[in-house]
Amino acid sequence: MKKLLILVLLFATPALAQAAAPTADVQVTNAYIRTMPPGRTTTAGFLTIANNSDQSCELTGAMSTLSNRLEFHEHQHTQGMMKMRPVATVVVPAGETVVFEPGGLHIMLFNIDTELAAGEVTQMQLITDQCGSISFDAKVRSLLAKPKKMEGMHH
Ligand SMILES: [Cu+2]
Repeated sequence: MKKLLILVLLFATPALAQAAAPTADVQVTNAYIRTMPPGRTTTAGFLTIANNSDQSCELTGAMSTLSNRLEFHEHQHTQGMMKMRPVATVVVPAGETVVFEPGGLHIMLFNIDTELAAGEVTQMQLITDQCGSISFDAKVRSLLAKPKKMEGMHH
């Protein structure tokens, strides 16, 4: 009889342990940063963020162990010129996906004092107003990597 009671207690508790992580519904994929030309200390990061929750998430900042100053930027065509301008926050509406990509939204990382080698992986974090902070791994990709079509071309 005593044994049975213990079993009942064991099976009764698991539901309590299932508190969902606050950011489980917000996912970052395809995150990468670029290597820097020699002598430079600034680079750009790109990623895809999908908000599968039912509330809007506003990205208010980013963090990286490589950099003490990160900014959201976007590219704009102004009178035939490509310009970057900082944006304070980036909103990812409920159920939507926002892509940070070359020529568009990106994360600038300033004051990097280490060399970045292609293939390395670095930890980054996005800070949001109400969706918690989202940690992800960003892969270092070569700035000089050529598009696939260019490979195999010879002079
Ligand atoms: Cu920029």
